[in-house]
Amino acid sequence: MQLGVIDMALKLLQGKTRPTRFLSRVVLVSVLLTIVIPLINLPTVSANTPNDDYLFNVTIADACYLDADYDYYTDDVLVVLKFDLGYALIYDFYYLITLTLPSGLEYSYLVHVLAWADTIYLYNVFYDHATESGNYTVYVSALMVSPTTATDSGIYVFDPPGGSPGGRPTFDVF
Ligand SMILES: [Ca+2]
Repeated sequence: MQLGVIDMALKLLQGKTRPTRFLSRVVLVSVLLTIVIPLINLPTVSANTPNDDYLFNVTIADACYLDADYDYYTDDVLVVLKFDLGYALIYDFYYLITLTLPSGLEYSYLVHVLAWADTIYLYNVFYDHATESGNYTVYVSALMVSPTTATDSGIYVFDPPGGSPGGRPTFDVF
């Protein structure tokens, strides 16, 4: 399943499919804020689903490094998030995704999502972020605001083989 998810993400990045047309029927995503936060203690994983009709589970399906912007540096990070949402007509939620470099430098992005599906995958690309060697940590904290309130979070650690000098870090979701 994870290989399939990564394969699809790579095809989307390579322009072999039409992600905008496809995904616009499923999710509406906007990156609201780009912030760089110094060291923050990572909270433990928690979940709160007050009603069984409204699931809200976030899973970091996979995270890996790649050259997503074709600048010949393998310095980009792809994080695949899976959201299980239950059976409501529409879901409105936010998530804060944080990539922590081996040095402790953190990049956090707040994303607002409107979803019309029971399960969605969102592909988060951190362009030019993997500039150090060592373990990278991805942490996501999500808050659903409609049709009910719920929270969930997840954490994932991976280790690119090395770092590459890159350009200015940027972020995108599709
Ligand atoms: Ca690159």
